[in-house]
Amino acid sequence: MRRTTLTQFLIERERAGRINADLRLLIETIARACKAISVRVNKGSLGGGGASVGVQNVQGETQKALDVLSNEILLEANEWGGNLAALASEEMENPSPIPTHYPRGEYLLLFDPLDGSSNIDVNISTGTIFSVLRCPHGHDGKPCEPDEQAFLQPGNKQVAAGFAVYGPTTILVVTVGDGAHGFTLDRETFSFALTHPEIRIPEETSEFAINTSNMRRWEAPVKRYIDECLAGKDGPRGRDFNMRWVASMVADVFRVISRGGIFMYPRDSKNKDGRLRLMYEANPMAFIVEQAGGAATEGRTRILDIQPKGLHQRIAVVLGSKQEVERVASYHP
Ligand code: AFP
Repeated sequence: MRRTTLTQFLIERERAGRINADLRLLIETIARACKAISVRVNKGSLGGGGASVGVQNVQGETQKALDVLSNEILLEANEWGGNLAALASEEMENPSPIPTHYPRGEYLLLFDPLDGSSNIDVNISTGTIFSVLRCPHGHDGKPCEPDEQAFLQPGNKQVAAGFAVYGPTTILVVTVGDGAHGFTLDRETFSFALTHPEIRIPEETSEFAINTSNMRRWEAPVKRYIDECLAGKDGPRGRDFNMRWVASMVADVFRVISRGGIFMYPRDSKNKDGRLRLMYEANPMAFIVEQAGGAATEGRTRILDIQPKGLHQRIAVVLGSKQEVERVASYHP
């Protein structure tokens, strides 16, 4: 069976006037970098990727060799294409402007190079998450200096977002604002083939994903929602629920967009602002989930409407099947 490749898919979007050639090339370059990361992740212990490099990143987490390598792969792949003004990574304290010897483009790229990297050693899925914004223009009509301030735009300004999951297969999910579409890496042709077009999240489901070891620290609305799920058939929901937690957001979100459910990393008494990063995790995933017919909130506010205050800002995340997310939001006073 002949399937649409990512390149064909993007060219069709360009012909339809939805994206320009620069954005098409940018997404193709990110996809190419994800292939390279997938190969390295696949080497497992043979590649030494799970080893700690003994350095803490800006998030205070110990970096693994594969975190560093994935970051370098994405930086090197993207800095010379001429379509970016600057890049920002979860692994780097400050944004990285495009070196002056390369042409500067109109886009800003943010990425979490290897999400779920604590799972490398135990052969569980990891992934890459990315978000694309336009570099704002100043009063003179020229693009602004691509400093941290330029990146601090709400998620509803994203022009593209996506994530790769390095699991039993490598899957890339992409949105340019007209639905969410999934591509599987064909290891024979080494191209991404469209296998999950027009992903739609079922509105109502019976599966939740949350790290229940934090239960004692949750706020009342989240506790109420989970208690009601746990009460099963005899409780107020009148049905049994199932629980899944991979501890790689990419894998959990791919499951949620594939068969429905809710994913939550709420704020709690330890992580008062939440644990996940607004710019590298919450915004791109919220964009994809909404494009797949789901919803994403931090509890009271739609994630995509939050005005970021910092590049590495953390945020509470509740996303997935619309009715379930709306229920959690309705429990918040
Ligand atoms: P790492 O990249 O440090 O492994 O963090 C992954 C993550 O940001 C996200 O992908 C998971 O959903 C979440 O953290 C897992 O958190 P817990 O350690 O609390 O399970």
